[in-house]
Amino acid sequence: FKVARLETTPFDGQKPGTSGLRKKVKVFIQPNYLQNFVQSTFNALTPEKVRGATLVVSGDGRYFSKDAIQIIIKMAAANGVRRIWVGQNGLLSTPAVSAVIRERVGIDGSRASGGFILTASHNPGGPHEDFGIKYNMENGGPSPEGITDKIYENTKTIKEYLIAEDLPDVDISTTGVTSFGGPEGQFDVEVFDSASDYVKLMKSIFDFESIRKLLSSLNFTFCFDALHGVAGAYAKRIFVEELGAQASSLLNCTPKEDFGGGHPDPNLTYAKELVARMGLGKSNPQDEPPEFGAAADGDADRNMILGKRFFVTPSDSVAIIAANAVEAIPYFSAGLKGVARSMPTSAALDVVAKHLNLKFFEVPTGWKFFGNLMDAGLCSVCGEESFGTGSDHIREKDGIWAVLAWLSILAHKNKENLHGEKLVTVEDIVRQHWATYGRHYYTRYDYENVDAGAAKELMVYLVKLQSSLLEVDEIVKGTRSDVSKVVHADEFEYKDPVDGSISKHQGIRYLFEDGSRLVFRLSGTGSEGATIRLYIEQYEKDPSKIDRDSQDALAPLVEVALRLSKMKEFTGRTTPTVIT
Ligand code: VG1
Ligand code: CO
Repeated sequence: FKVARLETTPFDGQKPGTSGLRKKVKVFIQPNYLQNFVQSTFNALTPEKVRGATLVVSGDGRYFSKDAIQIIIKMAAANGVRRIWVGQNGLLSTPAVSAVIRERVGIDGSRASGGFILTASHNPGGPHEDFGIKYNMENGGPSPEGITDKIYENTKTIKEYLIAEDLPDVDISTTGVTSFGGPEGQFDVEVFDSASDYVKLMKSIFDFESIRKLLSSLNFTFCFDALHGVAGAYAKRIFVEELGAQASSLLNCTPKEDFGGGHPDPNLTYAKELVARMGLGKSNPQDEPPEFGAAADGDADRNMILGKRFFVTPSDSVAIIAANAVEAIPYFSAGLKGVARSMPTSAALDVVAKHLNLKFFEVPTGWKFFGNLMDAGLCSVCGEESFGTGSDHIREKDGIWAVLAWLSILAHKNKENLHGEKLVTVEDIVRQHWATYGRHYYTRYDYENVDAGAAKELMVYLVKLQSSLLEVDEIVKGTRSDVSKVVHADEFEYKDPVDGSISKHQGIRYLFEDGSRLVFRLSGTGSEGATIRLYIEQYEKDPSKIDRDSQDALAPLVEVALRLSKMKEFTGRTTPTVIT
């Protein structure tokens, strides 16, 4: 093939957000839009690193992925990349890409040094919905801010990109290697099975035999919903083929370009079918709900864990996994190196860390901040309130891993107990945890697609207000006398303990005397308008008060939050679009 240098001009707004660049498909399919971003990434990585490299390119299979893969292959060839690895049909979950970068050895013994993940995660897909792209580094984790800032700078000045225009499209539907000759020598595209490497990794972490026993025991029933996302490709292999679950326990497990028209977001609002099956919907299901239910998002890095008629908050989930990991999961049997959570995630994990005397870190929202801690051997288990849970087996959050972690805990707690006696259920495990550590009532209100200007004004107002605790407390007292005093307020700033880098403006926090917290931040993953996230949390140690409905328990704090932020005045919204 020949290398063409094509002229181009910059596009506005190609700034990677919390997790890559996410835009409407109609934005991405503009001539040169994707090309500019990809070339800007190659330039940020520097030609020395790109030349001769082996890179992964795949994603959650959403609309436009297949075209994007062909474009990236041609650009990689022209930029001197030696090999491109593609999951069959262009499918690899985000955690699988991370695993493949870290673990996979190619047919010719090669190893990858990074990769492009094509996903907009939990955002809907299809011609009128979202597409996204991000670059992951050699450690398998998202590019750090140093790189994403450089990419963005490059997108503002880009003048040309390199592409092998005459390279034919590569068949990505069958596994195998296709080789081409270019000006710098051979260029290979290797298509491989999307699940094998990931399945192998999972088998090295968990005791599959004990999970298999649990799944085949008479009184345990199971259900998994992939929401038409890429998780389906892994669920079939792992839950059915390896662990012996019934095929009928899988819902929506065939990946679709438009996720069946839905939001592939595993929460109580969008995972409707699963929620109904688990007995959490408005009407009662016909059959007795399964003992355990779970869902993953479009790219399979998020997870929701449910018990029979019972919801596990993601903040509790990571705390419970951390508390039980050493006993229940072979990978952790030597102990945890430390634990970490994102700032808006509830402090349930903090309590466990204190109890077990573990290193503990609080990082800004987004998985990229956990990677440094893990690379430095400081953190084993981490999580976010946004249905993200994971560990240092890779450098992304991992939905299927979280499900296997919960199944391992259930298997462990029911080891002696699989022959008809009463099962220790998901709900039992959570209630037991609250009884030991106290309960963090938690909820998040999202105001999606509000006017970007109004959202900014609200945040500016909160930053200003935050500097005067006296004023804040007057508003609090004037709203609810049963809410405790604000003792601290700030804009969260993070200094990475490993590389010393500083990330500012990571959300506004109000900390109350009794441990309650209110956090406000703007989403960095949306593709239109702005999304305001409001996180509300209250700690309850008294065992007689841990059984309340969380919306009831949090109602006073919610009232205070809405009043403090003048939510209605700024946004015109009286209710959030999503409550989780
Ligand atoms: C959201 C979540 C954040 C998560 C990010 C990426 O970001 O709040 O916790 O890491 O999505 O997850 P934001 O900036 O919109 O609040 V995923 O599954 O979309 O890659
Ligand atoms: Co995701």
